[in-house]
Amino acid sequence: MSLTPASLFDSSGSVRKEVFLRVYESIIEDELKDFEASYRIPSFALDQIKFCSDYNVPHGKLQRGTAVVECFCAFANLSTEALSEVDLRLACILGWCVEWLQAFFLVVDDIMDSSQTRRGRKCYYLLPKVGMNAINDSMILQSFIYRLLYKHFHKLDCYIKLVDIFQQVTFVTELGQLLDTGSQNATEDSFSLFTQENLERIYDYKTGNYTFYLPFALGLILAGKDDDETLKKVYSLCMELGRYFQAQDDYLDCFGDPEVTGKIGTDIEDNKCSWLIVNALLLCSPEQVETLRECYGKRDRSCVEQVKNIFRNVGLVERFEEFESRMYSTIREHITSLDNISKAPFLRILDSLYRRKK
Ligand code: GPP
Ligand code: MG
Ligand code: MG
Ligand code: MG
Repeated sequence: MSLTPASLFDSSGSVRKEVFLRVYESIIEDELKDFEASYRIPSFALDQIKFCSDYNVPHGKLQRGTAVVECFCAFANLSTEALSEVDLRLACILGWCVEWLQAFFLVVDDIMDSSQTRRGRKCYYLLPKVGMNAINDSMILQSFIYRLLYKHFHKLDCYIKLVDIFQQVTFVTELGQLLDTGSQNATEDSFSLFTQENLERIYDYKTGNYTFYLPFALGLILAGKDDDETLKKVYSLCMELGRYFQAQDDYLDCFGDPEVTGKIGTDIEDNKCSWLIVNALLLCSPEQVETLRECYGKRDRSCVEQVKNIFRNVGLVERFEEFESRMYSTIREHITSLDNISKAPFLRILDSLYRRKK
């Protein structure tokens, strides 16, 4: 399959999903051939790996994966036409590595959060033929990343940097996941964890690093523009984007339409430190706090309804709308003030997030 700037990008400079998806098809086909050639692997195992990958990797919004490609092209400082097919393919492969990472995280996250649906379908671990095999399958999904990095990048100078950033970002995200489940497992007063400070730390670790910093930094590394100063500026902007994005995710968990988000919320039942509970506690009367203490974190339909009613009654829907507009303007200003680096990929991502419903 030939990959040219004209075939990969649409007129607005966004990656065409259907072309990006064709790269996935060629990657998985090539990997499966390699597995067969390298290991004594029976056909049921090959089928399971293919099924797991196809079920979990290529079905999301592909925002993270395509961002890698768009960032690489913006940061390479070449006219789009000057990008070689080899470079475009490498950027797409790196983009898919981020999607494999996301698939690995989501398979595990859905088990940990007792979620039912993801991207409009049953969570992977709930498929009868999968169950707890999902744990090993998730590790295989992670292994794809390092296999692909070795296969396609090991002769390039940036190889170690690529491996290193995937490992670092994975660790930070695992730390974020640990903090995220902290309120779920709290033996003492979990309400003391529902603070803005704790929320922001969870957001930075569990979301901002892998959702925003990783794709942008990969684009910079592949383009050879990853000096420390640039990475530092990009990092702080990415943490802002992560806080904005995860606050939306928390809001949609409770007030989103599962038909649109493709997932049924579990944050109230899971006793999560979310944007909604942290902000509710700033607005609630002592009686309302008492009800929240009784009902939050319970797997009981009427408790969940009572929590949602309090969230609505204290004006969280309106407060979130204000927060969203404020965050959008602040981040836009920060992007506009960037110098020596292309603003377009940051603005494109920010605009794609504004008032998102999924
Ligand atoms: C999103 O949290 C965070 C992740 C998916 C990171 C998971 C990290 C691991 C190391 C497993 P979330 O639970 O709010 O996401 P969602 O709402 O999509 O379930
Ligand atoms: Mg979850
Ligand atoms: Mg989670
Ligand atoms: Mg969520």
